[in-house]
Amino acid sequence: MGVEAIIAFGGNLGDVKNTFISARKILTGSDSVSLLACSRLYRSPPMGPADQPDYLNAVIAIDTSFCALPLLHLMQKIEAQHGRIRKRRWGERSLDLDLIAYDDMHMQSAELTLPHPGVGERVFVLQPLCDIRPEWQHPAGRSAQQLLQDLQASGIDLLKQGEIW
Ligand code: A4P
Ligand code: MG
Repeated sequence: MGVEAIIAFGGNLGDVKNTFISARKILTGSDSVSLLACSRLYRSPPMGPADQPDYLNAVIAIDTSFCALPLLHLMQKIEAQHGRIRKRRWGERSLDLDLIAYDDMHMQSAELTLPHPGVGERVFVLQPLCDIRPEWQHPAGRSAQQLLQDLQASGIDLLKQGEIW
């Protein structure tokens, strides 16, 4: 039907698991989106300011006929529907939806950078990504699995495997 896109879910305010379930339902309820795969739900300490609750994170793969920017706009609308307010950088939020990859598109603009720039350094993105797409290729030439192994080799602990949602 369309192309594969990978979306990361994050959040640390409110009933995050229910928020994720609701956001996934709205996203995949669109005629232009269907769910291909869904990772487990992982808990991790905050990256950034330490005076905020732990996060839940997950990753999904979708098939979509949206172009990349309209997909990002839909994701932002869904964030807003779930009470997303931007306070401080890397600060607390009820729902953060990041477009990790859109097919094998590379782009860099103020509004959208693909793949998402943080993916190689974030265990809370790579580990759920490896649940569903360990073979995913970063343009730097390494797979998701290899990037996760690189993080482990640099001393970063893996997250405790989470629940199905
Ligand atoms: N933008 C550019 N490229 C993209 C993309 N690929 N996907 C632009 C999504 N958005 C993209 O995002 C800022 C702008 O990035 C948007 O206007 C969009 O056009 P934002 O969501 O408003 O800002 P943000 O999320 O506060 O900033 P940032 O730097 O994106 O934060 P992150 O990287 O999302 O990190 N700790 C744990 N354990 N788990 C987490 O999930 N998340 C964050 C937020 C901090 N600490 C965390 C976690
Ligand atoms: Mg974000």
